[in-house]
Amino acid sequence: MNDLGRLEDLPQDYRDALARQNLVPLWPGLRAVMPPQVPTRHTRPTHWAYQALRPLLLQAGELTPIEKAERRVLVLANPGHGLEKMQASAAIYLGMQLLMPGEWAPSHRHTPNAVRMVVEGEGSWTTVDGEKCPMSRGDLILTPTGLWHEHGHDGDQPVIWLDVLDLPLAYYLETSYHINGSRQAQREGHGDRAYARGGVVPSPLFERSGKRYPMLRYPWADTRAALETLAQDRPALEAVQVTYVNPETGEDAENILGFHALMLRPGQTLRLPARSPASVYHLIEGAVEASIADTGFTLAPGDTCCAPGYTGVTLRNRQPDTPSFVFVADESPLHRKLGLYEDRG
Ligand code: 1HN
Repeated sequence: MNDLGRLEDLPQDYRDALARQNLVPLWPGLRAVMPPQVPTRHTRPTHWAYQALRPLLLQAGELTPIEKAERRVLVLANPGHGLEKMQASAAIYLGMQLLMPGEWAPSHRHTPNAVRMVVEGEGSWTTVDGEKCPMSRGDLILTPTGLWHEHGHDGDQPVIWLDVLDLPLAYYLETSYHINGSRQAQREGHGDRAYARGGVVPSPLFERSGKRYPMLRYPWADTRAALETLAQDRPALEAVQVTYVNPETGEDAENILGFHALMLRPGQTLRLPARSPASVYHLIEGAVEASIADTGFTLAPGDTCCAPGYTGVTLRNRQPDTPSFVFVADESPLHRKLGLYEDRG
């Protein structure tokens, strides 16, 4: 690799003349923006322990009323990007949100896509596009771009969930904004019931819904059962994994980020390939050791960690007799659509 000329090699009066015309020489900065073989990644392997963040989130419940927060969230920020950037990776935002009994997070809609993965508590719900979605541990609820959503809580204990958004990308593209609304009228029909059986979809009078987001809630009980059935049916299958999809088309559930669930068999060690997208691992059930590059994390239920792209990830189920279940979010729909997707094995 040849050395390129440096900025300091150029006479100061020439550099000043360039700057006055808003001009920059490419060669001194070329290697930084396009390094050989492997891109520069600010995303660092990072672990957020639920046990450590939970009391701080509950404290936010005492310090800041919901009216002063709209969404009471502690952001899981990757120090490699700078905490103030509120990014887990280039395209992924993560936050832990708290709703106390009786509270209501008012209706709004925005350009970034979001999903919620419920971590703790019963009795809350999110209304998305008029559909009331109950929230239980492990449920995945979509609030895709442009759809109205609001959260309420009829239970008697705090509810906490993980928010995953493509906010950093929407912000980078200068497309991130929101609109406030009023309480939604609830409509008939529940996507999780209409699409509860794989292989058949509703088609009244031979017409399919054609909706871009026919299913907004993916109950954990169904996803878990799908993983267990898959594991039983294919004892030799190494990666017992499912992807959250649009049941009408089989495409990714949302446009930019991908969502998956993984079952690690008792005692299993699973090596995930080094792929271009960054990824996030959230432990729903069990006990898992995650190895990312030269970093190791021990995940307890409710814990979340992230991995940069182009990096292999090894997950080991620490439980010898019972499976562990992991929710995975990644940037793969985005990379595939842009033609940037790579699997380096
Ligand atoms: C948002 O709308 C929610 O609706 C949660 O619960 C987190 C983070 C950034 C921007 C919008 C929500 C968010 C958010």
